[in-house]
Amino acid sequence: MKKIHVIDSHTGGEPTRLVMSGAPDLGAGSMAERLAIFKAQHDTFRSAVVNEPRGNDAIVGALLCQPVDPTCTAGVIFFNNVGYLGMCGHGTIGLVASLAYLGKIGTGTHRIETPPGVVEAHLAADGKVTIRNVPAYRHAHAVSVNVPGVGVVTGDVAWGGNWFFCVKQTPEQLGQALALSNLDGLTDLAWRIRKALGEANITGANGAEIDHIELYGAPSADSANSKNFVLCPGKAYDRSPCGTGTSAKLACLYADGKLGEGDIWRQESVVGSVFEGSVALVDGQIIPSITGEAFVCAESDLILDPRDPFCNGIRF
Ligand code: PYC
Repeated sequence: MKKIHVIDSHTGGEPTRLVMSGAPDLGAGSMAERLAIFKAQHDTFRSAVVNEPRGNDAIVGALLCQPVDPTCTAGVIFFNNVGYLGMCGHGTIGLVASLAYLGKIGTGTHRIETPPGVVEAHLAADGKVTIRNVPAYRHAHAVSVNVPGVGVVTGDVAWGGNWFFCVKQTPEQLGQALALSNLDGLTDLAWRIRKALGEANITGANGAEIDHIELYGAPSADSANSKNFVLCPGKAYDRSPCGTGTSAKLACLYADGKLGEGDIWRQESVVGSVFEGSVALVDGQIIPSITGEAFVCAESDLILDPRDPFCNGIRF
């Protein structure tokens, strides 16, 4: 029997499962190097932690690692039901809330190593966490793709720590209500767009797959600027407004001259949670900051029994 100690939290409704112990040894390299070892040699561990029967499609796993740089508080590798993420905004907020819950960190600014680079997370006295993300940018502007059963869809290809297609038309203009009661319709629309992008060979930089689709419409909350629906790589929708997705959106708004440095953008999710975002320009790069809050909801041991036919999770 193997035990994996985890802390579960949610950030604006989106779950994060932080692995504290019981993980395979990934060596002492950078987070990108450890991620490569994780992918190549321990993918069953990923599936065991986040997939059914212990997890579900929405859970993002966060493997806590010893950082390489001693000025960093922690290193982390994020994973999901089908693979691995670059950065994860809601997951970083969940990581910080979980470490605070354990009494391992206090308020203030913490540097965290992730595969695409170091991010900073500020834990405020009220429990809110602000992440200063990796640089975000718009890679391609107003790209059109013919989506079977939908028509021509236009959007921006943008990086916010993962690759996003930020759709220009509202879901309503594409025949779907942007509402929690219409998750099936939104998921079908976003999945068709993702498949059409792949078939048309529309990618991020260096041929990277665009594996997150982001739809936007009018907010329900008066205080928000926009409401989104984000479809993640494994076809689960993000319950939070998506930290990396909001970062990608901010980069597009900045590029369009619709958001200035320091202006606040309030992004609502399809479940009604809100992240606050802004950008700063540093050495010509757009650095997004995202503020949100996470709550710890469980601390437990996962048990891996080698006799269990689904010990490594139900794998896709
Ligand atoms: O918050 O960056 C995020 C995220 C990515 C996938 C799910 N959440």
